[in-house]
Amino acid sequence: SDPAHGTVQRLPFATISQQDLEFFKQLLPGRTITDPDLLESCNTDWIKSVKGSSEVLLRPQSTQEVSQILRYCNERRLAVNPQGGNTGLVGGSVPVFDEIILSTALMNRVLSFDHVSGILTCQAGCVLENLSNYLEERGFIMPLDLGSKGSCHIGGNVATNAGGLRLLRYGSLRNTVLGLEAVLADGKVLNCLVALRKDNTGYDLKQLFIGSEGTLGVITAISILCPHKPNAVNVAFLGCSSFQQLLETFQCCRGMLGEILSAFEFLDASSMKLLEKYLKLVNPITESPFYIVIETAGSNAAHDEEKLHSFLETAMSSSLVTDGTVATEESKIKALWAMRERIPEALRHDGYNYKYDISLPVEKIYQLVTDMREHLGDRAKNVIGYGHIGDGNVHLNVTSPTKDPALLAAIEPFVYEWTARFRGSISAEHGLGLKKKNYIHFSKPPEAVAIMGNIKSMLDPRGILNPYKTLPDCLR
Ligand code: FAD
Ligand code: 2HG
Ligand code: ZN
Repeated sequence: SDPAHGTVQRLPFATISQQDLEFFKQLLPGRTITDPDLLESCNTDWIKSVKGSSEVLLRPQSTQEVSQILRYCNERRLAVNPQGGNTGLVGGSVPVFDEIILSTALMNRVLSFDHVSGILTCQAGCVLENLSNYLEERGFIMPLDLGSKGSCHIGGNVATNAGGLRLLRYGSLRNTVLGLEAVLADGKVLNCLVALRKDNTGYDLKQLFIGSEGTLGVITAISILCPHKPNAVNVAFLGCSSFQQLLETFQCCRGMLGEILSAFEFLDASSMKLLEKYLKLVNPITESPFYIVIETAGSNAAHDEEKLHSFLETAMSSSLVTDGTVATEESKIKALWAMRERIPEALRHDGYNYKYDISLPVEKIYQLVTDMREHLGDRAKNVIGYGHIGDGNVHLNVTSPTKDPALLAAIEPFVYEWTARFRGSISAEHGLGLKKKNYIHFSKPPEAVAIMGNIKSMLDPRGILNPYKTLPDCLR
């Protein structure tokens, strides 16, 4: 157990026996992994903040195999940790104790793509970037884009209801996922894999699985609505001298760019310092307290460029923006995006990371960072803020040379109380996982949490799916 996040007690699940191993080896020959080196990375999360001690990794290839695994585990009362690309940031993707790791890595087939409707149907273990490449060749794109695209799986994205860099334009997975298939704890296959835009036949059960973080079922396939690939993409990287000016730039930008705006992201000067220090990235403009990444995506290059330039002219002449650079060519676009996307990677080099993923009224989001900086003083190594301005979502990160329980006690519950005061969300897009489950009441009323508990008992009565995660301990 991890003392920094409360003392978690192992629940009375069975432990894996030789007979269990024989069963799995027969079911998944060569895909039942017990090699300690391979298990090491699957037991450790991306920021190396939590570590489980699972001794078995299962790599099914089909829904049928997932079903057989879960039926067996449910009967035997063996706990299971569903895992995608293991890029989750809340300690949900790795076991807490010896839960069996069920990986979707080999469930990576595209099942169909309809060129007319733009509907893609695929297995849950497809890597997001591979799907993006597949679609781009066909004139389409995925409706979501995350910095972790090279590793994260679409099933993991759906299980966490991941937001990312394009949510502003294409909305959340709650609107773009049209159907899904999930295997329930007892092995039953729930096939809601419809590929229809409209379907009001009873309750929309797929929504239960979107954002359920592996606690209600294993998502095995999804169908998702994909937009056309835009003909023209532009990226602007701008500097602002205050957060107030950044907000005004956002307002101006929304007004002037309208339907072609596809992302509006920000980072602060402390984030920039980490990019420079650890990743040797070069700031493309003069030093500023705040930086903005704006992306436009549209169907007419000349029209989009004209709009972008007239916006930039207005922003510069009214001194909202102090400096800026624009890219239309792919390699420069990538380089500008790296200044935003690679911050989590830079942070990893700065020590132990305490991550907070907060939704707030947009005008409040940087005050949280400054208040936290002041509150912690020199107890923290760095306090940085960046994120999805367009979605009202800030990523507050606190670093320290090593894991530091006293520092954690200074951050929490301060950060959650601060958030609740403005009726924000304590998890905008990463989920609750292991680290945040006991703080759910800062964002949800007790009645809602109780219903969540009922749903969990109904779908997973023995509690084998991702135990210790998402739901608070008090429900046990
Ligand atoms: P994992 O990390 O393996 O698992 C995450 C959770 O989903 C776990 O609880 C797991 O049990 C469950 N799960 C995984 N697969 C399944 C399945 N098939 N069925 C049921 N449950 C399952 N997140 C954002 O929202 N927006 C971002 O912009 C963003 N950027 C990121 C950038 C970086 C560099 C990194 C490292 C992470 C980022 N994340 C972001 C967080 C993370 O990438 C997302 O949460 C992602 O959706 C997780 O996908 P995964 O396949 O890695 O899932
Ligand atoms: C992002 O937007 C991710 O870069 C990661 O959601 C946020 O590392 C974080 O705090
Ligand atoms: Zn994010």
